Formats: sequence, C-alpha cells, structure tokens
Amino acid sequence: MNKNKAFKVSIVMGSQSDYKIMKLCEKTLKNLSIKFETKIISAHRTPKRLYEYASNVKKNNIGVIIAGAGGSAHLPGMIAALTSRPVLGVPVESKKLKGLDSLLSISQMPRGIPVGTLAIGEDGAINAALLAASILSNYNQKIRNKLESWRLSQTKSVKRYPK
Ligand code: RP5
Repeated sequence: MNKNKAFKVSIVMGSQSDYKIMKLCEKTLKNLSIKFETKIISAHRTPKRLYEYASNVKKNNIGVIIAGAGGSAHLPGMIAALTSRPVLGVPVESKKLKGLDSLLSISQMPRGIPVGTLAIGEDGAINAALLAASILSNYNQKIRNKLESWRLSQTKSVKRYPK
C-alpha cells in the first residue's frame, strides 16, 4: 500500500449501455467522499485496452476495481486474472436472459482467480460501491467514519410500523 496517497476505486464497464446501472456506483462513492475513476473497457471489443489497464492497476493506486458487464460478461474475471487487487463484479441485466447470463459468467470463476460477485443490476451496483468502501475503510479512518454514519442513517430511516 502507498501510505502517502489514498487508494481510489476504479469503475469499469463493458459498454456505454452499462452506464445507466454503473453510474449508481459513482453516486454511492460520491456520497461517501471516495475518489474514483470511470472507464469503458470491453473484454471482447478492446482486449488491448483491458490488458494495459489491468497491468497498471498498482501504479495507478487503484485499491478496488468494480467491473460491470452483461451477457458473456468476461470483464471482471479477465481483470482479476491480471491483478491481485480485489475485483467486484456487477452483472448487468441483459436483454435476452435478464442478466442470468451475466451473473453466471461473473460468479463461476475457477478456483485461484476470485471475483466478488454482487446482485444483478441496480442493487449490485450500489452494493459494489459500499463493499469497495468497506474494503478501503480498513486503511482509511475517514472512509470508515463515513461508511458507519451512512449505515446509521439507513438504519434510522427504517420505520418500526407500517402506515
Ligand atoms: C457487454 O455486452 C456489455 O457489458 C453490455 O452489457 C452488453 C451489451 O453491449 P452493447 O451491445 O450495448 O454495447 O459486453
């Protein structure tokens, strides 16, 4: 870990069409004042871009990667194959199989190369950002405090009785 510079979260997605879901990662990280970058990288359409990106993760001070993709969603797994930094995969809902294809592609990694797989779609994107915050909170007191207070306000927002 580079102690002089805070880690950032890197949000990557396979296509512009994934952004309507993946922008929820950005929103959640902004709420927690966590630094991030956002990029489009396709495992299939831009493999050289993928390789260059994943080879420079440490140099670019990326602490956690959130990778969202749909269909034959190889992006998170291929990034995880090239870096030992934690990779969180968000299965984006696909047109044909409603994201079941994305979920299985991302979750069924062979032993030795893990990807932390979240839920399909919006919930997965938000939880990926919260999990990234949780990982970084091990090294960063400010993030830990922000995350704790975010969780407390969520708890307080749950009413005891229905109206
Ligand atoms: C995947 O194919 C992307 O992650 C996206 O979810 C899906 C469809 O991509 P587009 O055809 O919309 O570019 O690679």
